[in-house]
Amino acid sequence: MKTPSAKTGRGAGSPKRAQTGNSPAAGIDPQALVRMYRQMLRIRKFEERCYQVYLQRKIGGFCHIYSGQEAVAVGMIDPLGPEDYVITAYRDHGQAIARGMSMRAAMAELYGKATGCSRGKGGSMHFFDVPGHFMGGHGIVGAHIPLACGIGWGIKHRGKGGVCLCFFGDGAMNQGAVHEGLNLASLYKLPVVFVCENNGYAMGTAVSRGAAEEHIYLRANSYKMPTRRVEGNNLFEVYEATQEAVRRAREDHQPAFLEAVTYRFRGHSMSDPGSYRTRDEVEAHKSRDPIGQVVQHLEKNRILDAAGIERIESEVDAEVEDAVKFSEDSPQPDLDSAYEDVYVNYPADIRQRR
Ligand SMILES: Cc1ncc(C[n+]2csc(CCOP(=O)(O)OP(=O)(O)O)c2C)c(N)n1
Ligand SMILES: [Mg+2]
Repeated sequence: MKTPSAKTGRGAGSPKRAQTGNSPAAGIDPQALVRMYRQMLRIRKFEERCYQVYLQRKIGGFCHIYSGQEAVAVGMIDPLGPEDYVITAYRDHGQAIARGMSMRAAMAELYGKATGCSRGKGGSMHFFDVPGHFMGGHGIVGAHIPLACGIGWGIKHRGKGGVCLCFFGDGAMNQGAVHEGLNLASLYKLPVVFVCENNGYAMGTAVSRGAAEEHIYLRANSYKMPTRRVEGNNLFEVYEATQEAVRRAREDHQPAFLEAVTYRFRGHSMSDPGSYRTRDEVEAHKSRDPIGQVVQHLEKNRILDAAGIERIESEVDAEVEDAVKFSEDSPQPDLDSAYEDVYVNYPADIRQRR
């Protein structure tokens, strides 16, 4: 069988027009690029601080660090508008921040404080922001894909426009619920863009050991939706592919499937010794750091000089420290709040949220 390029491929359902993914700036103006650089850096520095406070035992429980995958979250969420929705799995800090969640609300949730985005009761895997249309944070692999279809159905039914961006991992692609969701989205023409973040591993299992077809986007072709594989560490390529998919979903109510090839710099979770990959492999991927690539572009094109880069870095450092202090100073949730937010108070809550 002829296999597509490992770098970029298009599926059978894709339009045949010329690729623009190689354009270095993908139509991103300098101001937007600086904004996206800052977002990627905010995610990286937030995550690396999470890693530290976890080791200091200030936070606990499950915690999955997103470092290395920032170009996917930022390049895909930046083109969205406030009417659009985002839903993801448990490695959710980066997408929540890219969608506009404050670092304070995110960090306080990790600390289990009442000021957290889920009032301290969700933790790392269950970030949520209803006004920001960030619909979680879900711990069961693949289980939120049918939820994304429900959101897509709601968008279509209300007729006010919008799309749902649904992130999941390469491991999720082996779950039945994902395939049921893809099938229904295509049959019902739901405005959902499915994004498989292929970071090479599902816990310690390499994609090649868990999937008969390693080119994940090819598996989505059978659902007759446009599919495409992108270099997930290249912000420009990610952004350009997303714009195209989101436009189609918005205008034609057409789902799409994007596979973003990326790599996580840290272990699967905080308790992962990482013995299934070599130091050389990790270092090779770090040399293609998505943030480093953007910095290079900014400097080469004289959008920011070294001083500009440094200024943004120190602003982000200050924001992270502020979030830690805010979280440490915040109160614990009331014991009674354990009984709240369990069921939606229908119809009052639903009406309010509309
Ligand atoms: C249905 C189900 N089976 C198993 C698990 C345990 N589990 C948690 S994460 C994970 C790996 C998923 O990997 P992937 O989808 O590639 O996402 P990544 O962690 O790489 O972001 C597994 C098997 C689970 N949470 N849910
Ligand atoms: Mg994975």
